[in-house]
Amino acid sequence: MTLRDETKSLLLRLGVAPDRFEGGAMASFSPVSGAQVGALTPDTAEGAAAAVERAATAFRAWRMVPAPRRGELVRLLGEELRAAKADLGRLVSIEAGKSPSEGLGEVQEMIDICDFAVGLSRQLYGLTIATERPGHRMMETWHPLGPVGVITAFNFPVAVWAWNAALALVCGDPVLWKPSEKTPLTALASMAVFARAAARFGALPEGLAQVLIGGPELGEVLVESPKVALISATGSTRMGRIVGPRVAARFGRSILELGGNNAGVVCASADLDMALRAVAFGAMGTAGQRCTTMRRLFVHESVYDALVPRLVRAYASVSIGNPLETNALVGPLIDRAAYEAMQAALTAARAAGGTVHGGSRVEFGGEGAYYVRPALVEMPAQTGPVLEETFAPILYVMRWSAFDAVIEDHNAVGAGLSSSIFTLDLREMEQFLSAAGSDCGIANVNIGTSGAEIGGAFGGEKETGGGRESGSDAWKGYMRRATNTINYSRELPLAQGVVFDI
Ligand code: UN1
Repeated sequence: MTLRDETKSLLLRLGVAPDRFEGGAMASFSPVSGAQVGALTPDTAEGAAAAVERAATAFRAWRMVPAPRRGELVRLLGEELRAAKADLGRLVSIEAGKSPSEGLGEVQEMIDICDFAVGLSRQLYGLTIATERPGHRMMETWHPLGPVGVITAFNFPVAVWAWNAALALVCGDPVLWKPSEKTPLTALASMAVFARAAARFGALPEGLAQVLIGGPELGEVLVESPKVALISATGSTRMGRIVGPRVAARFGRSILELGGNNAGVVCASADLDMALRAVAFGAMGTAGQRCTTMRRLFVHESVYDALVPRLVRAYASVSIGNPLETNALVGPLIDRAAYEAMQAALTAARAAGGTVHGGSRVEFGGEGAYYVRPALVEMPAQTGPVLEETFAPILYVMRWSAFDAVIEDHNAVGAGLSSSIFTLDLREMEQFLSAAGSDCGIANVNIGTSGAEIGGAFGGEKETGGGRESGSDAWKGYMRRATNTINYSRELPLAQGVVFDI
């Protein structure tokens, strides 16, 4: 069976109507072989504007549905995702080039956030606050915010939608999803799964969850529309620099999850076997195409020669190949542009004095497929391409000797998403996690930078955009807070002791 035939039968099984992915002008490809696997009909900007109107109408009804009842919809979505896990995971592997275990893991992440959101639907708590006035009560109430525009990237084509959609729906907000043009099929499939949950739920407002297939002009409609209360955007810092100010200019809210230039710090006391495995997954897993991928590694001079040659060997021997058919740990890059960006970064690294291990193209999968051997680059200093995120498997390795200086270097990049330290020394660990330590939104000890669980808030600082999605209290970003003060006395005392007797 060809990849296109397999894709078709998966889409049909997942419940997507054939006219959504056949016969249209928008081609979609699988990075596994470069083959075309879909021909979609893109939405138009007018269509997107109409979708916003539907979402605004849906909001008026959905916001009045009790939150635990809204949670029931998300519970059903979690059930439908469990039933669809094998097929949707496989489709993620076809469309994003992930290994079977990572494709399934992504769907598991969707299921997990649904479970989280169901519990949350009974826990959208506000505080009761002591008031300074007698006979008064003060409290805060969390209300639904409005339609949420979700812009996602190719590398987590379905999980990031689920993080946002599961929370938004229990919080009372309709969702408008603009997936990456590189992964429209998994988006259609996710919506088909949602449609089954919606049908089981019963009467739902039309336009509660919608998808917009096409180019950046559709995202622009969401970004510019005052009716879209929140834009949650995942992608490059370049994209965030465009989206953030435009949403802010209309006083809309945004949750930005942008680039990462994540680092690991290996200390003298580190468990090197553990560090080796953690770095290998963090840096080479998903072919270096996670925003949490480890891109920089600082190794203490006393263990450099014990660790780095082992890492170089792991890079030379890691299995690369078809993520669908073999046990390959490293699958393809998403496309030719990703390959070219990787080669450009390696050229710049060589020019800056780097010693490059690996990094060349592996002939596999055909002309239109871009498989590479991951690159480990020993750098004399943190300069040139080390300061930038290149969305490919390149790990820049540097030596360190003084702890304070390595923390400075660790933080001396634009992005601030994820970080990790490998140490058995309590002082180093606590310093890394302290206010004077890692400046990232995620700071780990003795695990890599990637593979966060949904229970924590996900996101980062500085050029990563500052947004938080997924667990903890990230839900507050999807609601508006009202402070309510109630006077049940027969007087009208004013706050701050102000007197105004008329
Ligand atoms: C992303 O790459 O945009 O922590 C998200 C991780 C995954 C999510 C990555 N749970 O690596």
